[in-house]
Amino acid sequence: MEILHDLQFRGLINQLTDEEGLQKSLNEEQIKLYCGFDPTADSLHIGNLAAVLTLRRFQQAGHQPIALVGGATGLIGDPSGKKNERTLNSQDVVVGWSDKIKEQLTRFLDFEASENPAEIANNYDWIGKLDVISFLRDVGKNFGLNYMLAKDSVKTRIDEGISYTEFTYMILQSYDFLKLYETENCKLQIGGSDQWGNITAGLELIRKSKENAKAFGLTIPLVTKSDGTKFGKTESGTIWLDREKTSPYEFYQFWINTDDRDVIQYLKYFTFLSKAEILKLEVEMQTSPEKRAAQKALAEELTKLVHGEESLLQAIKISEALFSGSIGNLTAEEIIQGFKDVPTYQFEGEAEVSLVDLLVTSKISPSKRQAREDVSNGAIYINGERIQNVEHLLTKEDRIEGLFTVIRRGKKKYFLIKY
Ligand code: 629
Repeated sequence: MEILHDLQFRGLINQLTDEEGLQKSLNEEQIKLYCGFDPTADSLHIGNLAAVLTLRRFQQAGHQPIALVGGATGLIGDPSGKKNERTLNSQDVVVGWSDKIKEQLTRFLDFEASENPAEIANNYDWIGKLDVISFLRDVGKNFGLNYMLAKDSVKTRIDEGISYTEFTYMILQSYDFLKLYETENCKLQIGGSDQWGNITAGLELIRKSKENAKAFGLTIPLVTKSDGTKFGKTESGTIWLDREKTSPYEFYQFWINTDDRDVIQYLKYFTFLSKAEILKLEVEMQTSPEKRAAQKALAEELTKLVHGEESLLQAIKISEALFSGSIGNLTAEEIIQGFKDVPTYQFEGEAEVSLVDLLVTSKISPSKRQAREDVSNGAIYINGERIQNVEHLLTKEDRIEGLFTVIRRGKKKYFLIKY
């Protein structure tokens, strides 16, 4: 499918500056487009994913994406969509984060494509060289105060307060667009809907600096949830793309838990499944919602895309083990992923301990009498196996890779004993 039509079908277009003009350019030539990512943390998160994947969609359609890391703008702070002024991070920290973000971005784009290889840019390369006099004379002169004050990013912060530093942010992002337009013939900037003001400011600067310039802006909608809560967060926090921060299992679980009302839209936003495949899943969702086929497809596609096939299989294995209770085949690493939010007891003691005593000291059962009752009632499982003998001794044999014992009480309550 033609790229703009595909984006339209997926609901990925929020605003577009000149649809006819852009369509014409896309038809006539291979264009370059870019999207910027500021290093405001040591990892991208799923709030960045729709934008990254839109770059990938353009590349698959034959165009050339530039992923820009904001090594310079990350030192300033974009006020767009932010209620408060942010505290500055040190240069060293931002440099470290830039490297990590850059590595993550490279996973989603093809740098080896012969016709349209992706590129990585860092705006520190040009903004870092800009001296203050040139900046004010050559760039700043193009921005009227009224124009800047009328931008949402500034307007919404007048009462709360905004520093001259963050106020200037839109000029830096505009300068990036101009630079990439001049040096790379980059004609399109994309971003989330919060970036509309910065993108159009850049178009304004290009228009003023270049005669007959033709450049475009496109924004993608903010991803929302039907229950009104913020997309991309759970009780345990942000869903990151870094597996050390959000394990592939947690990542998989996040998508599996998508509400029926949202799942079809997310398949459109985040997967590369075809229109026909998505429509088929939509019918399945309506006729047999209990099968959660759409959620499974969403979780599988994204876990595979972000973490790879092997991690996907592992995430499915952990999910199934936890669901059925037969966790005996899990490795220690899989237990770490699957039981991150489970109450943990640090064991200090002899190699052998009576199960009933351990249930009491680890507070799994409230008293010795209750512990005995739990065991004889068949409510206690060690590493997935039911133990009904009240005299049972736990030995080194019960430690998975010498590191953990998983105890389950009742149907779903898990506890971890750590050695
Ligand atoms: C220099 C920096 C540029 C162009 C863009 C930028 C970054 C931009 C920004 N983007 C957000 C970010 O970095 O702050 N000023 O976290 C983020 N973006 C992806 C989507 C976004 C947006 O990376 O555009 O909307 C996420 O939803 O918030 O020359």
